[in-house]
Amino acid sequence: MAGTITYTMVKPEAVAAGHTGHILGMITDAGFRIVGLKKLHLSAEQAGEFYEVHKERPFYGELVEYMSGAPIVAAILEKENAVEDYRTLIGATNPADAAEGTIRKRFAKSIGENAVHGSDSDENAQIEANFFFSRFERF
Ligand code: FUP
Repeated sequence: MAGTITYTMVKPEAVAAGHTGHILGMITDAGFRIVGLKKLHLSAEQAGEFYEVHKERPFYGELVEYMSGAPIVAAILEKENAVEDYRTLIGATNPADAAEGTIRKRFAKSIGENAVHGSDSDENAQIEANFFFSRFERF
């Protein structure tokens, strides 16, 4: 049973701090299979398009600047119930509210620099995975 997919990014501050390996380890220990994986440096245009849904929010400019300021690690993850289970694994958006044992509790510095992204629906998981990965980059 192949399950469903979700899309994640290890965000710039967590990559720079050397947490990528630990985070990928938590992901695979939790039963996710890595379908695609790459390190890349987003342009401001790409980050702006990815977070377009937040365009009217006061933090949008800062978010785009942050996400395009240094490299990220992007991945497509597969598991049964991937979207919901991954959101449970990463914890609340604000690390102050994140449960013990979650990725954000362990590695996030703040609500903005919050270590990882995780898709919020199956539909967005497909859109986000397609934004970053061609079909030749999925195995
Ligand atoms: P999440 O789905 O948990 O990543 O959170 P959201 O989609 O609500 O927010 C997307 C990103 O916007 C967060 F990862 C960080 C940023 N953000 C802020 O910087 N400030 C806020 O008040 C809310 C979100």
